[in-house]
Amino acid sequence: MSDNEYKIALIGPTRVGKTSLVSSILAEAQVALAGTPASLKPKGSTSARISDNVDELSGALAHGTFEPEAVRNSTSDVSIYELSLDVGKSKLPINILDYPGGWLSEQGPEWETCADWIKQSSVLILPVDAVLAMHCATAAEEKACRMRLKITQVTSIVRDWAKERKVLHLPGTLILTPVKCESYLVAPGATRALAEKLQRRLVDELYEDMFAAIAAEMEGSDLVSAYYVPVNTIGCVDLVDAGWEMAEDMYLESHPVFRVLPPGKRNVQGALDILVLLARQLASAEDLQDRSSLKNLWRYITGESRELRAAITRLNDTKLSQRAQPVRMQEPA
Ligand SMILES: Nc1nc2c(ncn2[C@@H]2O[C@H](COP(=O)(O)OP(=O)(O)OP(=O)(O)O)[C@@H](O)[C@H]2O)c(=O)[nH]1
Ligand SMILES: [Mg+2]
Repeated sequence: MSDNEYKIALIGPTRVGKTSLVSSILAEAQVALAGTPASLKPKGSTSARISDNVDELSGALAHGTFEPEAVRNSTSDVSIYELSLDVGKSKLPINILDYPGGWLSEQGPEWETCADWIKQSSVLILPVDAVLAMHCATAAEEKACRMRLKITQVTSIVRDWAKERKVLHLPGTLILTPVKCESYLVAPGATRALAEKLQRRLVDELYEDMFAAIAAEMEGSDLVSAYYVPVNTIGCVDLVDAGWEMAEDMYLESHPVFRVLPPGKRNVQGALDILVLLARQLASAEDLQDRSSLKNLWRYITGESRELRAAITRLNDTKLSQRAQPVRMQEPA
């Protein structure tokens, strides 16, 4: 592994909103870094993927109603989102594994590469479809929700990651990120009670065992921390219907329909919190005594340029929004 790259893994089922999340991080970074010499940019093929995502979205928003394709279980290939924090000629590559959602059902041939990447990632981001989580009125919907979110499989990946962190004494941050959550956070009917319900549903119910697994692996060590960070990657839509339908695999699948809230202007919120947590994890390496890859990366940054370090420090010092909350992890009783 090259020490001069910041490795991160994004783990979630197909169509949950991974590309939109990366595109949101870029959009909010632009705002946060405006007026400074630093900028966060997509590199290589990531640039085209992000532009396509933005164009697809603006086309949909111009239309009045908006219907994202269902979260489904298809297979796909491993790919990496390549971002770079640039200050003049100095660069910090930030590379994010786009975990093939289909592999949550069946691991593909490149699994070893993917597993290695996850092991080396000091940050795991888990995007979760909030509509799936919040609209389960029947037993069949509840079953479909847990199955489509692949909670057991995700928990197993996270447990392995935490175990490795503990054994090798490496720090880590896990970020649980509901997306498609405009109706609970910002749309006209959104209330504080709904926002809290979403948080409880994810942290205390659906992913309770995953947080307990981390606590059990970490045995009281605070090397790994977890955060709940909701993100509105669109912001100007409101859910009309969760659209549960029977799918080919004979389980329900959600095909949500959103209405576009005038004036239909994208309003990303929450993605900056992710960027701030990335910066905090990186800057925390300053205090590490070891030769971990994160520490080496921090050495590279400090040796490379004062401005690069200042850009990270600036993000590190940015306050998290009120929506972002640390998760207290407790071992099962
Ligand atoms: N309402 C709403 N829709 C979203 C949000 N995030 C993503 N979507 C929509 O969900 C669909 C899937 O988003 P993508 O970002 O392409 O998802 P992905 O996980 O990258 O999908 P694949 O690459 O196909 O696996 C798109 O139509 C997005 O516009 C969100 O926060 N709110
Ligand atoms: Mg994608």
